[in-house]
Amino acid sequence: MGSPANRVSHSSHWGRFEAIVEDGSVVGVEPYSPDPDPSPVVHGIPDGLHASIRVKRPAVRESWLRARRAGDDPGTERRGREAFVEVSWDEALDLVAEELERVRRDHGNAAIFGGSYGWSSAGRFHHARTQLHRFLNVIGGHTDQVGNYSFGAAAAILPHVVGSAAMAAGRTTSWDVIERETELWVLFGGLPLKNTQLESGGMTQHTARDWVSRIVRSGTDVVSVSPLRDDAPPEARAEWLAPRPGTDTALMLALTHTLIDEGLFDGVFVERYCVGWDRFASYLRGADDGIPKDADWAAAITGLPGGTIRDLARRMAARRTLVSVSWSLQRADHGEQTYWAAIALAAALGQVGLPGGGFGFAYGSTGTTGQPRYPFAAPRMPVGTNPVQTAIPAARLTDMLLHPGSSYDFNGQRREYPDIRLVYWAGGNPFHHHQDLNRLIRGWRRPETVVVHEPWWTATARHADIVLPATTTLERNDIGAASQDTAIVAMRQAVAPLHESRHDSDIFAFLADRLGVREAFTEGRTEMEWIAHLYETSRADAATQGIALPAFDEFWARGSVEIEPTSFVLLEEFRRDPERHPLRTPSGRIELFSAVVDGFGYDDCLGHPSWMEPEEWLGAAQADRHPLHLITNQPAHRLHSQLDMAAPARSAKVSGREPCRMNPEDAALRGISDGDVVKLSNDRGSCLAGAVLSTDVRPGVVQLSTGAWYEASTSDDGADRPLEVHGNPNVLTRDRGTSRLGQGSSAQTALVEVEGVDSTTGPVTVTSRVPRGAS
Ligand SMILES: Nc1nc2c(c(=O)[nH]1)N[C@H]1C(S)=C(S)[C@@H](COP(=O)(O)OP(=O)(O)OC[C@H]3O[C@@H](n4cnc5c(=O)[nH]c(N)nc54)[C@H](O)[C@@H]3O)O[C@H]1N2
Ligand SMILES: Nc1nc2c(c(=O)[nH]1)N[C@H]1C(S)=C(S)[C@@H](COP(=O)(O)OP(=O)(O)OC[C@H]3O[C@@H](n4cnc5c(=O)[nH]c(N)nc54)[C@H](O)[C@@H]3O)O[C@H]1N2
Ligand SMILES: [Mo]
Repeated sequence: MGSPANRVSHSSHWGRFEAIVEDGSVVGVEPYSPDPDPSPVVHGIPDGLHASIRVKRPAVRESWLRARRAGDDPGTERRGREAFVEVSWDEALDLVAEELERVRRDHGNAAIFGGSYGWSSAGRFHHARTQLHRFLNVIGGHTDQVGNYSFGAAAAILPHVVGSAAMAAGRTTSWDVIERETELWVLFGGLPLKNTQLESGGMTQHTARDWVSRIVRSGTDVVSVSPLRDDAPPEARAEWLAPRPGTDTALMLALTHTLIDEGLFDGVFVERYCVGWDRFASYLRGADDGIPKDADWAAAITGLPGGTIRDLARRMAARRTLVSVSWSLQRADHGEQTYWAAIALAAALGQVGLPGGGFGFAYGSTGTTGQPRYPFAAPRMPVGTNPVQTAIPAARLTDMLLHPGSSYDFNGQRREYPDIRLVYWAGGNPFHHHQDLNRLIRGWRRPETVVVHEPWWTATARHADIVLPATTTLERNDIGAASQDTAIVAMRQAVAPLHESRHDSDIFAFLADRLGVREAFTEGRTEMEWIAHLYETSRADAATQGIALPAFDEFWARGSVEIEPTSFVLLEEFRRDPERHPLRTPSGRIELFSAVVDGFGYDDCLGHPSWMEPEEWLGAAQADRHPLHLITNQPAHRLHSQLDMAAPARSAKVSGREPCRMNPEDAALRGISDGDVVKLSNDRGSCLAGAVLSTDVRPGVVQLSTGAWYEASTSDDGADRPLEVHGNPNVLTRDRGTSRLGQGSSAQTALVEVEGVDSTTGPVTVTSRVPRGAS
């Protein structure tokens, strides 16, 4: 007889929920009942917890272990293709501790790469990447990553233009203001509600769909500029403009040119609040290159009619208009320009700082954009300080691995890549997130040792030397919080750790013990003491803002504490009084020409917003051979690679592979039918996927979302560019920085060809079969 079901309240990046526990198993979840639009992906959590693909015991790659025991060749080039040997926790921890000691002693802490980019899980105490950073900082530091894959280019350019990167990270006009004031909303990159399922750290209520409905009901017209019609939800009743991918900057410049040409720009605003307008306007008129950046010029680049562009500019000038840009637009070659050009367009319209006007970023890129930020610091695990100064821009991972000692540019600095001997990853999946995976695999062969903590046998775990089994969030207590959510949530443990898994925090405590720094790492606190400490730190900060939160015990017993939302207008104070509230730019104003950026002398990021052809786009010479633009957007049915083994992601697969959407015209030209297995390829690699035909996709574009677990065809074993059989698009994407300024990921800049394939290489096994030697 089983015991009766027990409900345990918990949270996740997908939202708050209750786990239904029976006999030590989680048999289902129920989303938080007040949530109006919960993510369907939460229902995959029990599958993930109990998946056969869990890492069950510590495991070491065969040749690496033999090298350690008998001095043989560690065969680092065989990573990802070799069997594992399971070992005891004691042996595994000894191996990791000894290896850290050796590398520190022989090469210095900079030789340890602990950047470990990745979303981990929602809890703020057990956040794996944070725990790793804290641990490595305690033992003398490590080479870290700065910026992120999400908005790396924006984070670099915005401080030069508007004095703050926070405007890319959700600091933006709130939904209620848009509902009241915005008459026309032009969405570059759409407003895909699929992306609003998520917030790093968790979210209590999914309100974006509701807000979009309310905004449209209030009379706001919506124009969605995107290669995919369904980037605007039906609720938006949007007009769809589908320029060629990667050409939005040309469109924005032409809209601004039209405003100037027709006397519709706000000369008073650009004089009072901006610097560099004249310089920028003369570029638009063609003073530098003889080419006016007018609507006809942009028509030839974007594929949109010139009349449509002029008409849109006039409509924008006639009404309270919000120009918004998703993060995706800046994950492209010269991605900085899309944000800078959007700000320039909004400046020309003269509505920056007015309610419902101006610009805004990341609506539809994450679940809480449009919700106000709470006025105190969210609970956050302190990481200490990293004494090592060799951090790389997040997306320059492979460059660093392949080219130790070589120099590179980044935001006005000349830096040098460190020589990495040991890679340590916890809470991220570079074999999901990095571009040009065949190139990453070449770089990944260079370090002497790769250590990974993972709950599941992801491709990154399979490409490690030492794999340590981590618990998942339901196996521990934690605190859920995102700085723009409306609650802090108690995440209660639902089941005991499965198999031999351990919490990341405990693994690091054991290692710290072996390295003689346990006390510095744990500060003598247990799990619950840390959770209480993080909560109480936020509570004290809230009190200084006049906000009274209940004491920890009461919070934990109640399960959450709610925070009152307030409304927000971006740059309102600056508009009201630019002398008293200057921007943190050199001029204190919006910089449409930046002397600082100009002074860097970069040919791929000039002193003002400008159109530079992307290396790959539908107008490139290379489009002869690879005539389709590949959009690798975020998956609707998953968070990145997480829960790819669970039912929501599995049910979205087509013929067992990741769905690849394309326009029926492009499919017909290639003899492809709905449901066919197709092969996407370019000079960097190739992968299989399952075709889905849809007129929601602009002709000339194919969409293959990110996150299918990487699986190379075994018949290509050892090949330089093995066929990827599951549909991981990062074997096709380009691994180049957005520019020397931002060095962000430029994943959206990629051309491919697609063909039907007759026979396939057999079923995908990476999400169901553990590697050889693992149990
Ligand atoms: N082509 C292309 N590539 C992209 C993008 C794109 O648009 N196009 N987008 C980029 C962006 S914006 C991002 S943010 C990245 C995302 O890339 P990642 O953040 O690396 O992707 P995730 O799949 O979330 O990886 C998190 C990993 O942590 C593991 N994990 C979860 N909880 C725990 C835990 O408690 N302990 C440990 N040890 N591990 C845990 C999960 O199993 C998973 O493997 O991808 C980037 N890559
Ligand atoms: N369900 C789900 N939601 C997520 C995530 C997830 O993995 N799953 N990941 C989260 C993370 S880490 C991030 S960073 C955000 C990312 O947020 P975004 O970067 O905004 O998301 P994407 O889905 O990559 O892109 C949004 C849309 O931009 C369009 N687009 C691409 N290229 C162009 C272009 O050149 N021009 C125009 N006009 N449009 C273009 C694509 O059609 C795409 O659907 O999403 C977050 N939300
Ligand atoms: Mo991201």
